Amino acid sequence: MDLAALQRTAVKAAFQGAVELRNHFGKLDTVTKKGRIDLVTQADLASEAKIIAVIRSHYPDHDVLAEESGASGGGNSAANLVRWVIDPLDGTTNYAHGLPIFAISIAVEVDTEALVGVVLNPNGGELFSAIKAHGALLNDRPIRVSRTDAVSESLLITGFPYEWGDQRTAIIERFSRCVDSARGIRRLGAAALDLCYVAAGRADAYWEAGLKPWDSAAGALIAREAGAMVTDFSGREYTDRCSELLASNSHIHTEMLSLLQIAKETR
Ligand code: LIP
Repeated sequence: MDLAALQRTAVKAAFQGAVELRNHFGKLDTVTKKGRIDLVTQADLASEAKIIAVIRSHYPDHDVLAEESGASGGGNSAANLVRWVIDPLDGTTNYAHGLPIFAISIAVEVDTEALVGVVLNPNGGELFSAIKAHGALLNDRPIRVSRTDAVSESLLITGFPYEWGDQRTAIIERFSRCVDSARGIRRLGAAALDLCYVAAGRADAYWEAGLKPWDSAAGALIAREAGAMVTDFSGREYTDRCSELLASNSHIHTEMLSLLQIAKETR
């Protein structure tokens, strides 16, 4: 499998999607609700269409899982199944409100394991990328996680799901414990960028429950390739099928797990 060729196509697709995001930014005339606060805009749809068109032109038989159009098979054989996992606009709420914190996230999974990840921030053009076992890059320069070794000296990032369901008590309890323990907490609203900021050492850990595969698949690989530990809240290895994600610089991971562990009776 030529992973470098897959990455080149992912980068080309991301830049094509970014053209749509820049063209529509601040000019939306319709914002549609997928849920109570879960939005979709014509920018999401236009970006996704461009991204998928680039992928299909190079790899017509690969599978695709995209946030807005769902799963579409390319018919490739069960063996060596290749799937592109796409968030055409991560940070849709920010985007719809004119807050320039959003990104395009594209991962390529082979037999369910992410081997290529690309996250492009169209504002300023920061391109985060990784190929499994080849490290993580920001605009072609290697990046590594931070060396902070205490939560009390850490800048943390978190996010909240669109639907809290029966998780409200646990989400608030985790946030409360971390705000009492950390140097600072940010809620930026784009999981792919949150993961890349841990990878680049700009934040020391990021946690969130309720993410979808397209939010995290690329960013989790980029973070791991930069030296991050990425697990669920129990310390089990994270995959994009997990409902909980903790990514840290590894030095504070154990301390973070103790802050995020909620006894079942208090959930
Ligand atoms: C968003 C994530 C964010 C999370 C939001 C939402 P979207 O993805 O990037 O971290 O807190 O609830 O899931 O919907 O903008 O692609």
